[in-house]
Amino acid sequence: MPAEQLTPTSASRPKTGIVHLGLGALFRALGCVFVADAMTASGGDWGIVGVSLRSPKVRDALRPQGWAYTSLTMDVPAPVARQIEVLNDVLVAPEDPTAVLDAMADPAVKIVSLTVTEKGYCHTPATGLLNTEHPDILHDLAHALPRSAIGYLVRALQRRRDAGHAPFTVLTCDNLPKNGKLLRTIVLDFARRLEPDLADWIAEQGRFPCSMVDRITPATTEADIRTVTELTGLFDAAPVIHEPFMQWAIEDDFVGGERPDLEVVGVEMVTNVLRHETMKLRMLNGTHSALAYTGYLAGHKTISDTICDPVFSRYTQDLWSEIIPSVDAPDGVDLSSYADALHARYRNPEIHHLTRQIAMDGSQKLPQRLLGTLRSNLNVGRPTAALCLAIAAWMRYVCGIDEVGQPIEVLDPRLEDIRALTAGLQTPTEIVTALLSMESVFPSDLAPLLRAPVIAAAETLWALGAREAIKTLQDDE
Ligand code: CS2
Repeated sequence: MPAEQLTPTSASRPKTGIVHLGLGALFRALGCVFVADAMTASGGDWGIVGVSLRSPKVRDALRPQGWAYTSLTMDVPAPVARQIEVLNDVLVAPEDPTAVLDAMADPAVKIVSLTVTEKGYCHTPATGLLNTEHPDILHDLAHALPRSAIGYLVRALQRRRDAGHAPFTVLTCDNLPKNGKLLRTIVLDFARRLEPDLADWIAEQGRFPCSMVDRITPATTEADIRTVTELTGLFDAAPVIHEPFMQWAIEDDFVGGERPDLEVVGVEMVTNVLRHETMKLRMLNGTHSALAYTGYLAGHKTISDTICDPVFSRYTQDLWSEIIPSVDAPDGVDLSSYADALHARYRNPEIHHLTRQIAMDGSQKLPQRLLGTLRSNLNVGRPTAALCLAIAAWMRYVCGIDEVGQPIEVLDPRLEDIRALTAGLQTPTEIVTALLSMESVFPSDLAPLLRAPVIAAAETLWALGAREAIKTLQDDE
């Protein structure tokens, strides 16, 4: 007998106070959970309207179940399922851009939050500036109904200004350095090209707090959907599966101070989130990307498989030894304990976080995850061999053939450029030299400093394969 479908347990919902752009699994596993908890603790109308910027998949899955879904924490000794009922609607932007702008322009909406992934910012990762040649940006500057998150933000803010309403707070939750400041710069640049007065209004009245979010949330699979049905007895077409750990640190800078009572549920409301952010981007996301490329090349499917291989476990420790001296710890945080906790999180065998999922979009991820650390270390002569091997592994990965000669399905917005730069090249030296010339990824002053150490790493990697190449680093210790 098929399981009964999950439905909301309560007939009423809070009014919408938040519109979230880019409704993926991470925000449903973290932001929605914290906001739901904050309302349980302190009340308030902070219902969320989610916006999918591309596919109708999540909307189609959630609509028949009244926007409710299961959050499944892969805890020990047993997983814990919980029903989350904070979403009021999910809009699919390409189907109805006006509905999205209407939702964002509603004065009852105080916050527009975003998880649109790195490439959703339409910026140049090496500089943090708006990419004015991006096709979606060119489109959005010329048309009133946007395609990009940036276009939506600016057009919706324009409508609020024209209607005499206050702006919403723009709360980015993506893994980008100084994410709020970066987004503010991009939004103001776009707005200035559209209407300079609008840019001035946003600059003066808008708020773009930086935030750091952390919860490991792999993409949901069919097997996960079956697990949830077995556990709860209810069919949920779009559950989210995640680790127990969750952390959200936000700069407490909201328009009119209006926000859910997040601190009562453990969100860290701080004046400056930079140290949290750098720690997480370099120590977590940096090692994640390094393990994704090297682990994939060595034939490991998930992060937990990779880290359970002793060679890779030690490699991760070596990476942290190179990364930690470049990180200024947030108050009260001990970085080696933070690394130990990450190691334990990566080992969670119930979290099937695919190396190829994390390997996606490397051209957008490397600068903040690995290159900042490399720059800090090269500046003062600290070791970089483990980090350089990660860069070399990205280069081998994007060349598209794995260590046993099988094709790799490389997903990256700069894939065409990568293919054009590397076509016909054979040797690691040629490939490294070609890829280091991508100025949108490798700043022109850093690339020459990386050349020799990355070529050395690439030569070993191409000759021996990832696992053996890592072992040579360890033999040198
Ligand atoms: C991962 C992140 O997919 C990736 O690139 O590194 O999504 C990571 O799992 C989260 O940032 C953890 O908070």
